Order: sequence, then C-alpha cells, then structure tokens
Amino acid sequence: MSPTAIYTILASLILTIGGIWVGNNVNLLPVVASSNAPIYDELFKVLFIIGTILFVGMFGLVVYSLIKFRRKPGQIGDGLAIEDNLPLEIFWTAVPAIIILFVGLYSYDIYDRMGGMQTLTHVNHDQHAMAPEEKVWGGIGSSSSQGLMQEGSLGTIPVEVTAMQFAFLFHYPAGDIISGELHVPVGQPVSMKMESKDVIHAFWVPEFRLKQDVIPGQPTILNFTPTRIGKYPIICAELCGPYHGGMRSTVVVEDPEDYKNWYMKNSKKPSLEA
Ligand SMILES: [Cu+2]
Repeated sequence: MSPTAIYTILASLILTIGGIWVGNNVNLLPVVASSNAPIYDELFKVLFIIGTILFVGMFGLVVYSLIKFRRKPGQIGDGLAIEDNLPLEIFWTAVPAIIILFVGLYSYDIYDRMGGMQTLTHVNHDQHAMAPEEKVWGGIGSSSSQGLMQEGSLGTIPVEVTAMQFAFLFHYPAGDIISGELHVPVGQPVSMKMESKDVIHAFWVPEFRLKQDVIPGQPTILNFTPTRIGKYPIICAELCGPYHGGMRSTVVVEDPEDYKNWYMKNSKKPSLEA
C-alpha cells in the first residue's frame, strides 16, 4: 500500500472516531422534559455524528488542498486537467446514497416511534374519543398516551389550544378553564386539539422536542407526556405576522398535587374534576 493510502485510511479512522465522540459527548440540546424527547435525541445524535464527520472532513480537505497545492514561486498557467476516475466516482455516488437512504429510513422509524404514523385520537371533555367524521390534519401522538386512551381515556388530560395573532389560549373543557399558560401534571399524558383563528402558527416546546403546525380550518392533534417538573417556553415556530417573535407562552409542568390545586382554583365547574 502506498503511504498516501495509509494516511487516507488513518485520517478517515480518526475522523470517524472523532465524529462519534463528538456526537456522544457534545450536548447542544436543552433538558429532556417529555417522553418523546429521548427518542428524538437518538436521531439528533446520529445526524450530529454524520454532520461532524462531513464538516470536519470537508473543511480539513479544503485547508489541506489550499496549503499543499498552492501556487509555487515562478509557476504560471493553468494546472493539470484531470478527468475520469471511475472508482472514485462510484465511491462518491454510492456513499452519500447509502447515508441518505439510512437517514431517511431512520427518521421515518423515529417519527413512527413518536406516534406520528398512528391514527390520531383526541379525548373530548365527555371522555369519548373524537367523532370519526371530524377530520384531523395531522399531528404526533406518543405511544404511551395512545395506549392510555385505548384503556378508556382515563388519566389523559384533554386541552383545546387556540392560536391567534399573537397568542396561544389553552382551554380545559372539563373544568371550563381558559388560560394563557399551559399547566400539566408531570407523568400524565396530555392530548391537545389545536386550531388557529387566523393564519398558520406552530406550537413548539424545545424541551419536549415537539413541534406541530396549527392550521386554520383544520384541527391538528398533539399528544405528549411531560416527564420533568419545571417551566418551559412555548414558542410559535411559524412566521405568522409582525409580532410573531413575541408569540410566546409557558408550559408549567407541576407535581400532580400542585396541578390539582391550580385546577381547582381556576375551574368554573369544581364538581367536575379532571
Ligand atoms: Cu404565531
């Protein structure tokens, strides 16, 4: 083997190991606060490894070429015209094709595991599944909340979300509570039916790793289970007008006891407990 081949193999090896190390040790994401988040983070880790290898590899090659092949004193005219290297061309076509196919299939699998491919259901305040004729555009339902809903919808908290320029409104049908903040108890599945009053908005909680469009005239569903007590920002992730940047709210994930207190204090129907 020529020394160049050995150096190439060695550099690729270091690059791959380095990329895997970075993917496993550099954390760019906020805290994990829903049952969806760890699933999503697996995909992010794989993409981050691939991205690191590509970025460092290509940047390294450019810097290497700039130094190694720079014009030498007295050198004039064009460089050598090099064309046709069939093995190389097969290699740089096949490798990206395999990577893209893998990323595509893997993302699909993650989306499925997060409940994106399941038939969407949402609990209404009378604890019945949504009427079948009601059309829902799309959304994500985590498998845990889906399972609970099939067991008679007990324990799932239904919330109706209305998005408008430039606010989110949360309505708890069971207690007839209208709130500007989303309150949810930790560990309990929440099922949100979202509708927009005007333009397309998007409900995004980075700590939940969840983002769902809110579309006028076509309700969307988002099911999730919060797993960590705390306050997290809700951000509109769809450019929806001049004050889009200010369209924020908060999701308060509380201890079930605190949630109950908040609920009882705000409920207009205290006899009907959630
Ligand atoms: Cu918006």
